[in-house]
Amino acid sequence: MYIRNKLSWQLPDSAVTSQSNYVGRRQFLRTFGLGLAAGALLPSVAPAATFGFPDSLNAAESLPGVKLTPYDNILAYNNFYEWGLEKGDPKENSNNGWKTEPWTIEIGGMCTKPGKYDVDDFIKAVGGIEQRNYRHRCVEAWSMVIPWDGFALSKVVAMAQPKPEAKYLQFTSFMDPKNCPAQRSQDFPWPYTEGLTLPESTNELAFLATGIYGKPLLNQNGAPIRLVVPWKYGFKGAKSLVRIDFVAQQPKTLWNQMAPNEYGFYANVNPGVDHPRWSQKTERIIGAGFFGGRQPTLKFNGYEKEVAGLYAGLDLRQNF
Ligand SMILES: Nc1nc2c(c(=O)[nH]1)N[C@H]1C(S)=C(S)[C@@H](COP(=O)(O)O)O[C@H]1N2
Ligand SMILES: [Mo]
Repeated sequence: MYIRNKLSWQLPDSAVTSQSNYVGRRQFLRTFGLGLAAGALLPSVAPAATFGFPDSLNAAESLPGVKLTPYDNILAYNNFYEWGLEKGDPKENSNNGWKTEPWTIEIGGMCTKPGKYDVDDFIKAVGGIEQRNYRHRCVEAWSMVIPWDGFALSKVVAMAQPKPEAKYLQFTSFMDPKNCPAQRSQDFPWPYTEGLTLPESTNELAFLATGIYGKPLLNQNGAPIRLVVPWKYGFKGAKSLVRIDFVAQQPKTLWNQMAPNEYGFYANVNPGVDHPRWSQKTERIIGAGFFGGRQPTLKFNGYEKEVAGLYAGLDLRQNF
């Protein structure tokens, strides 16, 4: 594992380019942060992506062999079923009047300091933003490398102070059937929900993202705040969060309710456990072009060193 010391002089790219984009208070908070700390967290085994995009936002953070996915691909190749099932649907449909500002997020359940926050106050309360480059692996066997802005989920846990009976966190995405046609149908058990164990939530890598490439999240990526769990399949990363609750029982999740034999609660990236309908041994690199190719999938998406301890003694085949 490669953990770069977070040095105050390592400004995010947003600090040195596109200054004209950085005028609004919200935009500033969600990507510039308060502490101006930039960190890179990437797996020790670098994937062999070789297409022509920058290694990192910052030369100081570039890692050999790891390329960021182009911004355009991150904005146009999405899963966000509230806005349609095709990869281009979220970009097209989530930007037709759906308002993600202002936004309220509520922290509740079994904790001593529950609270309801405007999202910008929430960012301030946890102490601001840092930048992390993470690999992103969808259960559909494609992958990206995304430069997120956001903060460690552990900060929220520390702030909320879970009660002893809290064993899991449940994440709830927005519910707005008036503005979101898909939520007026019963095809999925809306709202989108996800969950993590408490130890997973306090792992250093678990992250709440508020920006990408130094710009606030756009609607299709889960504005204004979404979960990112880089060692798990992408569906764990619930978008456009309105609630985080501390709970005693393993929470229901949308995909686990839809197809429990295909989408387990743990959903750790694992090339050794195939999806019932396709192989998980390799992954297609998004943005690498038609012949850009595939690369081997890494256990825990390359973050084995950081997270394998969470699953000591657990049969990862049964607990997929
Ligand atoms: N609310 C909500 N969150 C969601 C989804 C969704 O359909 N609805 N899709 C998930 C899946 S399958 C993936 S791979 C990622 C995709 O995130 P991205 O579009 O920002 O790459 O979001 C996850 N979060
Ligand atoms: Mo996904």
